[in-house]
Amino acid sequence: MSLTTELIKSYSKECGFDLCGITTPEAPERDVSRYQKWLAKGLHADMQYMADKVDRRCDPSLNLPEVKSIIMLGLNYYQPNSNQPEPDSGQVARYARGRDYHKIFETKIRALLRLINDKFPELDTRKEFKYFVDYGPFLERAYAEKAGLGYIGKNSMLITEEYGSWVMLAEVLTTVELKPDKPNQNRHGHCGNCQRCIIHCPTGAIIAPGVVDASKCISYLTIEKRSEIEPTLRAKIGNRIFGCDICQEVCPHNHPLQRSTPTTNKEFLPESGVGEFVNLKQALALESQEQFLDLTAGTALTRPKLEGLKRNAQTCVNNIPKSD
Ligand code: B12
Repeated sequence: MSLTTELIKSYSKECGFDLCGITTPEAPERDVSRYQKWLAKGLHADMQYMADKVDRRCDPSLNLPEVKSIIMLGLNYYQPNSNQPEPDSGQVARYARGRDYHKIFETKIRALLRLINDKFPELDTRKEFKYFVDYGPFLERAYAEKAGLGYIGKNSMLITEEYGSWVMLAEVLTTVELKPDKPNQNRHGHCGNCQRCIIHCPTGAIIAPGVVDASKCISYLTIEKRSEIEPTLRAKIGNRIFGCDICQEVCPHNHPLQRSTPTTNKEFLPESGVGEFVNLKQALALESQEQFLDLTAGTALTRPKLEGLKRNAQTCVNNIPKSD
């Protein structure tokens, strides 16, 4: 018996993945060229890591020589917002309310590799498999589309049939040759004339269908940007202390009755992390790294560091409507 696409899919379900698709290692040319144009226009803002290792991002064999197949994995993290926002608090994007998604994926991927190892002891999973969760130089959405998981919408999100765009992605590169899935054929066809994400983005960050200017995206401003946020953008951030879901919330493909299925993975839920809201006074009162980690350790909120989180909290405080 040899390791097949069908077996990988069945093992991935056993390990708790919601989506799994297989594809070949060649990067889709169209996406490589879009990525290069995006860089050339400086749309990556200060994310220098997006401009480093460009060759690796476009050629997985530089990450794993002899790579023959890419296993794309997805986890549904959808959760409805609470009806009553907590006063004097900042809202956290859904993907970051529970345990750090890197850790959620890593635990499950390691379980998947152990399972493969148990069933196929002749495979050296340490040499023949290599995984990345977001941090790898890899065009995740392009490969997810190529592996048939969904299509890329005007908000640049990978939109799936099963869960809309509320999925996080990760990938396992392998030297094992597996039968690839069919790429999503109806590429970019599903948005039709809809412009909702473009119109509703408070900062106008979606500058053309599928193209995000990171320097305006609230997600970038509150998570990745290390310096001060321009005054004109600050007011548009509202009460978002970490990340932003607006371009997904307004997307008809994410209609709550159709594709926004609440996740069954408890690790994504508020009780496993900081929750939907962070109290602004509490965030502003953080003084030491120790206090910061008491609040954020094990969650994605460590990313902006203490200074970034306090900067965001101050922005949210300044945006609280003044009552006369
Ligand atoms: C850098 C980055 C960001 C940056 C830049 C975002 C961007 N759009 O490029 C910032 C910090 C702003 C960001 C924000 C968010 N991110 Co982010 N991010 C990444 C990262 C690390 C790289 C993305 C990248 O390569 N960008 C370069 C551009 C050129 O590529 P792209 O975004 O994939 O865009 C494709 C389309 O735009 C398309 N395209 C280009 N031109 C055109 C034209 C048309 C007509 C169409 C339809 C498409 C199209 O081609 C591009 C290449 O395939 C990936 C992880 C990874 N390693 O891939 C996560 C990732 C894309 N992010 C993710 C998430 C969840 C988010 C947020 C929702 C987080 C939040 N709630 O705050 C927001 C969403 C904002 C948005 N609409 O993109 C998920 C997306 C999952 C999904 N279902 O799509 C990823 C895959 C992480 C993960 N492991 O799951 N992110």
